[in-house]
Amino acid sequence: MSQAIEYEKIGDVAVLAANNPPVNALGLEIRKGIINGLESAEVDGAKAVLIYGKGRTYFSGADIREFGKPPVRPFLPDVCDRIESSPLLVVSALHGAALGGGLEVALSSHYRIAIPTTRIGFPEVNLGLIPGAGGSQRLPRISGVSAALEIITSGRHVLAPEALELGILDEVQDGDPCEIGLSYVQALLQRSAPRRPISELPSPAGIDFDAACEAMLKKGRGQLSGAVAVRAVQAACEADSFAAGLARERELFLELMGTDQRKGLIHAFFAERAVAKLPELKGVEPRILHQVGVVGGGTMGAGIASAVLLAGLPVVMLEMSHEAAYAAKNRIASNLNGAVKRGKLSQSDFDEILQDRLVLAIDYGALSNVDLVVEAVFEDMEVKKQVFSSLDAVCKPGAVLATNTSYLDINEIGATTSRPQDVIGLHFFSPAHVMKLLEVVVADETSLEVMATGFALGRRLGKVSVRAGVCDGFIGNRILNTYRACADHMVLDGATPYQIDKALTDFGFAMGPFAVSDLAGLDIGWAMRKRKRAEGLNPQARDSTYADKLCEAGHFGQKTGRGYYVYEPGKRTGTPNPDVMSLVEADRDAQGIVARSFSDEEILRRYMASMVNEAAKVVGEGIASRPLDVDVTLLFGYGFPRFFGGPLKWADLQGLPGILEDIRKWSNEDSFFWQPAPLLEQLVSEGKTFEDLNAHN
Ligand code: 3H9
Repeated sequence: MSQAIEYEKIGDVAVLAANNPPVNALGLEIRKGIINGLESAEVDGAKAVLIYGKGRTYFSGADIREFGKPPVRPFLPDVCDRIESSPLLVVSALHGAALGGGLEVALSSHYRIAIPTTRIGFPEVNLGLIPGAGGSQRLPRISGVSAALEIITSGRHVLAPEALELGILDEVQDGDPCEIGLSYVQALLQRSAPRRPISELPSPAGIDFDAACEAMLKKGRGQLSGAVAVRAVQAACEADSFAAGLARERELFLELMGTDQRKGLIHAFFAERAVAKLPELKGVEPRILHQVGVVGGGTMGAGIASAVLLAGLPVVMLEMSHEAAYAAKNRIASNLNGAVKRGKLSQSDFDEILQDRLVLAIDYGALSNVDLVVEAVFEDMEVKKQVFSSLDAVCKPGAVLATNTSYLDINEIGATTSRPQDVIGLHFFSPAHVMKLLEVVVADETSLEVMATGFALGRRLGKVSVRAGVCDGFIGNRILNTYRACADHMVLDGATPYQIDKALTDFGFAMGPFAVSDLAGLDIGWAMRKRKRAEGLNPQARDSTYADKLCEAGHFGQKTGRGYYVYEPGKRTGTPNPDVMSLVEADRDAQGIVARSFSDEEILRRYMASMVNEAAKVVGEGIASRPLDVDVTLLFGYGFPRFFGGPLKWADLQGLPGILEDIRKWSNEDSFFWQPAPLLEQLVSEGKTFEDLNAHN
């Protein structure tokens, strides 16, 4: 008997307890163990079988690490059929997360009981797949097609009480899963409850599946799995038999298993978890945080304070005047109010936070007791230096001094203090209480303990934290500046911002780069261009002025109603601003550029190659620890389509030699911008991929 499934006969009941920590994934040993357990139960004279999970959860799904490798028998669909067709009464007792293949095992059981906190669901679409062991056939038979479609195509977790209402569970009861399971089995045996195979239920009534499929394709912005899931559910309604429906599901599942989207999404799954696992932090204890300070209560500072307050930590908010402090409080209240509306915060917690947990201050002395302080003032080195020398003067020894700078040199900031080992960058993304990404920027002198504290804070705030080194723009903004410059170059050479935005939304981005600039505020890029010009541009670097002209006329994008696009009041999508192209043409004329046409394909190739090339430099220079750190940064902070797995996973899937060849070709026209990254050249010459540098699988 396999140890992954522990077998014990208790009275008339054969108990199959899964023991495959941490999440009882349905790997080979578990699958074999279930089959063996059923066989033992059937020869042992048991009247019923109880299946449950030891540790923190029931089965959380198929073992994702097996995907992409040759499958080994018994396959999960066969295990599910074996469970359902057992002559014994089979009951599953659920706790933790019964997801994907886990829910499929539960649906193959004849009865299901769960503790109230159990989450069930089919997250396969988020991995580029569909349920592949009967889930798309069994669920619609018990919950109806609409509920099944919603659950399968959203991938959302459904809490036990809702699953009970939908008929997916038979009982919800508090307690130990083995104990509640056993007493439920006894009760079923006592009332001679019959076996209840879902496969024997009639096919459910269908809906307009073509329309549902169309809607999923639109929603997926190029991601296929949701639309394919619709077709699988359609088979539950329309196939001649349950077996034929299962066969159709299997066929669709295997088709998706071979796609790059599946590879990209599973890369994203593991990269998201690997990103905080840094060898240098092994065994390093973070400092304990009881209270956090925030300096500056503008949009960013208020967002950071909101995130910290929502995570249950008190905040001291420092501003320059009472007026500014109250304005910051209003911003925080409005952020928290949003959380109340979204059901993330109760009204009483909202009241308590604003009354007791948020302290407003206009004197640095108020920060003398905080354990960590995040500076979020104006992006100007001199201003930041002043803030840090004040913090150095008042903060207690051991306090972590963090800057939220997006670009500035944190070594220089740290050097203004007597404790550079305590200085770190915590780069939040706006709105900071919503966006998941946190760049933990480690300066030369930052201690490991302080770095661990940055990661611990990120975890507490529910962020995905990525380690970054110091350079202009760290990981994300540095790469952004490069691909944004590439887009500007293409506009100068003949493309329009609208064509570029369309090519990129067709690729899968929610917004194109020009629409994003309008959203962020054109003044941000303007300030940076001015700073870079003041520092002295490399004479070989291309520059453009058309965006400056928009700013000079007071058009900063969405917030002023006009930028690359024109926005009706209250609307977040706009129509092309008719003035833009004449500004572009004037810029072209001034630079003697004759416009040429660009195909959407060329736009995409150039844009993506510039992104990959800069990302390779960022990894090669050690600014990002691994390629996966870049992928996670772009996925969580820059709207990179998750189904490509991130720019470097995308590059691997495209093939690095082709990308390098393009870059070399384009370097003939602009040898300054298109300088191949040494790491990219090295990987190509060694026949390797970025994945070879990731140590997470
Ligand atoms: C499927 O079932 C297909 C079938 O329909 C058909 C098949 C034929 N496999 O997230 P955590 C690892 S598709 C392998 O930090 P939490 C994870 O990488 C599957 N490994 O914990 C991590 O490893 P490490 C459908 C897995 O408590 C460790 O477990 N199911 C799997 O925050 C802890 O994970 C899903 O998509 C897995 N299935 O969250 C569920 N799951 O420590 C995916 C986790 O080395 N899993 N690991 O970094 C989850 O959503 C969360 O892990 C869960 C726990 C909610 C369960």
